[in-house]
Amino acid sequence: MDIFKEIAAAVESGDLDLVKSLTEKALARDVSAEEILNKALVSGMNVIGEKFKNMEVFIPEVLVSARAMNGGMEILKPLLIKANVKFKGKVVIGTVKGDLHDIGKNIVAMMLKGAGYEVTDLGADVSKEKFLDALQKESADILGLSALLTTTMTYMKEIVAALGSTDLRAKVKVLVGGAPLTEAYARSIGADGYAPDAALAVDLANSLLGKA
Ligand code: B1M
Repeated sequence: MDIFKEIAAAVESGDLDLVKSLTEKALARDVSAEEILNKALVSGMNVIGEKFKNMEVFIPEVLVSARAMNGGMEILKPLLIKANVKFKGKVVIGTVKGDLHDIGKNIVAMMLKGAGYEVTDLGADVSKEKFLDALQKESADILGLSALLTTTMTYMKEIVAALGSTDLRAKVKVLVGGAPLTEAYARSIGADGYAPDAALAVDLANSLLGKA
C-alpha cells in the first residue's frame, strides 16, 4: 500500500498515533505537505463523510476519525502556511449567543477542515459582534451558525441582519444548521443554505463556493 493510502486508512480507522507517525514518515520521504493533506488526510476523511451520509458509520466514528485527521493536520499546518497552500475557503463558525450546545458544531468544523477549509471556530455562546469581528479579521468566505435551542435559533436572524448591514454580506455566504432548524427557516432569515448534518454541510459549503 502506498503511504497516502496507509494514512487515509489510518484516518478512516481513527488511529491518531498511526496518522501522526505515518505523516512524519511521509514528510521524511520528502512528500509535500499539500499532497499529504489532499491525497491522504482529506481523502480518508471524505470516505468517512460518505459513509456517514449513507449511515454506514455514526457520530462516534466520525469524531474519532476527525481527531485522527486533526493530529496529522497539526503536523502539516506550519508547513502548509509556509508553502502558502490554498485552502478551499475560510470559514468562521460558532454556536449562537445563549446556546452552549457545541457537539454538532464541532463535528461540522472538523468535517470542513477535513474537506480542505481553513476554519476559525469561535466556540459557543457567540454574539453577533464577535461573529462580525471574526469575519472581518479572517476575510472569511463562509459564516457557519449552529443552534440547538428553539429559543436561540431566532438569534441567527439578528446575526444575518447585522451582517446584511455591512459590506461583508456581498462576499460571505451564510450556512446554518442545528436540530431545530429547517430549510424554510433558513430561507426566512436570509441564510444562503441549511444543512441537516455535517457531511451535507461540507457539500453545501462546496456548492456555495463553487468548489469540487
Ligand atoms: Co441540551 N437540549 N439543554 N444540553 N441537549 C437539547 C437540545 C434538547 C432537545 C433536549 C430535550 O429537551 N429533548 C432541548 C432543546 C429543546 C428545545 O429547544 N426545543 C435541550 C435543552 C432544553 C437544554 C437546556 C435548556 C436544559 C436546561 O438547562 N434546562 C440547557 C441549555 C443550555 C444552553 O445552551 N444555554 C441544555 C444543556 C445541555 C448540556 C450542556 C447538558 C449538553 C450540551 C453539551 C455540549 O454541547 N457541549 C446538552 C445536550 C448534550 C443535549 C442533547 C441531549 C444532545 C445534543 C447533541 O449534542 N446532539 C439534546 C437532545 C437531543 O438532541 N437528543 C439537547 C448530537 C449532535 C451531533 O447533533 O447538535 O444536532 P446536533 O448536530 C448535528 C446537526 O444538527 C448538524 O450537524 C450535526 C452533526 O450531524 N448541525 C449543523 C449542527 N450544527 C450545524 C451547523 C451547520 C450545519 C449543520 O452549519 C454551520
